[in-house]
Order: sequence, then structure tokens, then C-alpha cells
Amino acid sequence: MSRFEKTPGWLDWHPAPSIPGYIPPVGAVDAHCHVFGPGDIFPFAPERKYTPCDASKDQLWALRDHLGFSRNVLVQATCHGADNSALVDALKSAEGMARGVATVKPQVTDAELQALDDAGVRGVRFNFVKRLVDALPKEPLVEIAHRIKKLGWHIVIYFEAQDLPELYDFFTSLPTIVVVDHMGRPDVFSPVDGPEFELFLKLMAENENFWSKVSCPERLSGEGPPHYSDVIPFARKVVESFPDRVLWGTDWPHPNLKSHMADDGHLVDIIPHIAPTNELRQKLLVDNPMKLYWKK
Ligand code: 0GY
Repeated sequence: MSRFEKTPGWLDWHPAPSIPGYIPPVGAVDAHCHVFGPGDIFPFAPERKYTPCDASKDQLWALRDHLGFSRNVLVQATCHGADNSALVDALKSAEGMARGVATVKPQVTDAELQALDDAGVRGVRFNFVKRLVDALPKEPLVEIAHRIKKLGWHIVIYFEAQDLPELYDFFTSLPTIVVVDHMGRPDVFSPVDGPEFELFLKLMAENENFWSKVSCPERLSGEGPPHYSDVIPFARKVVESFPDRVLWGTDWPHPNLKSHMADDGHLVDIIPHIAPTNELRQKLLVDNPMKLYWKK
């Protein structure tokens, strides 16, 4: 039990997700998920913008098995700030079947970075979503980027589509592989071939170091569950255009969903619609995440 009070209206993760009809390939990776707390062991950060429910490593491993996946990439969420203890604890208990993306401050020491690497961290996350974090000055991020590059890590960026024009030049100046969370959060009420999503596609097309997670239909959709059909054309466009640079994840435990809690089984059942061939699904779920997260 957490000693923290959840944000009012907070939706807990789905207690009994359906068993997906779609069976993922052997060795499939859920490349975007989080652990929260438990808050009595791993306290939430004082600067957090929300307080979630607990979502422990054991609950995550149970979901992985239930959905027919083999591995996880854990992404540090803003509610834990730059204290990666819960993430590291989960990685250490995963027997090599999980990797991590941490949040670090510029004053992080080389020894601390090395300890994160030893635990299985392979990247840092820069978050530009205004409701989640206070604005980050760019210079310290550039400094961090150059330091983590030496470890062979990459950068995960999270932003909303309307902020891409302003952030574009900064993003393309980053010196590592850059993974975009949730396709840069397109407005799916706009056309898939409209100017907003076109800018994201241009970012991907003109910068071969850019990858994208084709995740979070539950966050982007106006239509909602179980099919989230309005998100499919966006995700499919990205998968078919950049098949070697896409990742997929559940985003369990789905922070900050307001209208409904996603059934993770439904999310898995969408995969064949966004990656319509076996070859695309093998790349999306196995080959690409293995290349990025398990090369050492
Ligand atoms: C996600 C999305 C969200 C939250 C965070 O770090 C976070 O707090 O990423 C969100 O609220 O959109 O990927 O988990």
C-alpha cells in the first residue's frame, strides 16, 4: 500500500485484462511500460505533477506473461523524477529480461551512470510535455546527451505534436539515436497526410537516427476501446514507412488516462492492424527492440 494519496480521479490499471486473440512472436518485447512505487518503498518525487496508484514490478511481470510477451523496457515516469530506484530495483529482479530508460540530472556522476548501465539502463528520457514537467533548459540536456553517448545509450523524447515545430532543431541536433514516444502524440482528428503529422514523418524520414514508438492508442483516440480505429492509420503509416525503426509498448499502468482504463489485451489485439504482415510484426516486437536494448 502506498503512503501517498492518489490524484483525485486517478484511474487504476485494468485488474483483469482480456487474453489477446493475437499471439505475439516468440521473444516479443513490451518496449514502453512503467513501475510506480510501491510508494511506501520507493516514494514519489516531491516535484511530481500527479500521484499514481502503485504498479509494482511483480504486477508488470504478471501482465507480461498474461499477454504472451517475454521482455520489457521500463521507462522512468515523471512521478519518480530523477530517482530511478524503483526502475533499477525492477531491472535487477528481471533476470536480464528487462532494460530501462532513466531520467538523470546534469550533476549525475560517471559512477552513477555506470551503475545504471550495469543494472540494464540503455537510455535517458527527456520529457517536454508541459503538464508533466517544468520546462527544461536545453544546455544541460545537451551535456547529458554527450555523456550518455559514450555509454552507447540513446535518448527517448516525449512531446506533443503542437510543440514539434519549436523543438525540431533541438531534436535533430541530438548526437545519439532518438526514440520518440507515442508517435509524437498526433492529433488523430487531423488527417494522417495533413501538415502536422507530415512534420513528424519528415523528422523520421530525414533523420535516420530517429525511431518511434507506435504506442498509446488509448491516449490518442477519440473513438476509444476496443478498436481505437482512428489511431490505426497513423501507427500503420509509421510502421510501414520506417519498419526498422519502430517499437511497440503497452504503456502499462497507463498514467493520466481520464476517460477509460485500457484493457491491455485489447491493445495487443491492435498490433496486426498497425503491422499487417508477419515480417513487420517480427521487426516491431522482436528485432528492433533487441537491436536497441539487448546488444550488450
Ligand atoms: C506515458 C505518458 C504519460 C506520462 C508519463 O512520465 C510520465 O509521467 O510519461 C502521460 O501522462 O501522457 O508514456 O506514460
